[in-house]
Amino acid sequence: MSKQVLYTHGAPPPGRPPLSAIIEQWLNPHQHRDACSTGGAADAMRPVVRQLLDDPVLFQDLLLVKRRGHKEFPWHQDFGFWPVDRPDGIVLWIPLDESDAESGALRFAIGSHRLGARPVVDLHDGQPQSADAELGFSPGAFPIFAPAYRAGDAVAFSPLTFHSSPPRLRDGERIAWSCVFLSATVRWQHARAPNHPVCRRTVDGAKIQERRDG
Ligand SMILES: O=C(O)CCC(=O)C(=O)O
Repeated sequence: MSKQVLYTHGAPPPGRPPLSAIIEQWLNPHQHRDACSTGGAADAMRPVVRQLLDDPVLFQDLLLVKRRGHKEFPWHQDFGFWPVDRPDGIVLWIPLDESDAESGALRFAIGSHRLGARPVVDLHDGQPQSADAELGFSPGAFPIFAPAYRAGDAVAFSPLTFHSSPPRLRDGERIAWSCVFLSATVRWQHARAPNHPVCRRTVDGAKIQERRDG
């Protein structure tokens, strides 16, 4: 399980709780070789993604478990957390359980991708990770899309779309699987998020490639 929010350029500020204060997250289960691998699920989504993106490359996937007591997962764009040069891709979010506002379903600020890349957020407080940065986003300025999902529904969105999930008000848990496909023309750009684990095993400036070595 991931221990902490990704602080893209430095150590967590003092006193930050673990990531499990807002969600339980597992990074890249598609890279497992055993029965719990999500690699087959990612492959099954590829034809769908090809309708939206030429030549998709699987960049990463996440299992996301939200329980009662987890705080709001604040509004953010995903692109700022990634060490890549362009936001050319598609994020899929797929709840494995029925999910609505009371159970912590993902919601979106429609049209917010048009803001372009905004500063990366500290997921514990929704503020920019860099103290002198201005987020330049307010959810009140956009129509909000907050669907009630059936188990297995999929929603696709831009890496620049601001999204969040409210606290879970019900007992039990909401499990979701999320995967990110990027265009094969995207390149690693480590300086954008040097603390992302993928920087330790990729060549800065090279075209992104998939990796399935467990
Ligand atoms: O699944 C959730 O509640 C939030 C996940 C999310 O926004 C993300 O992984 O970027």
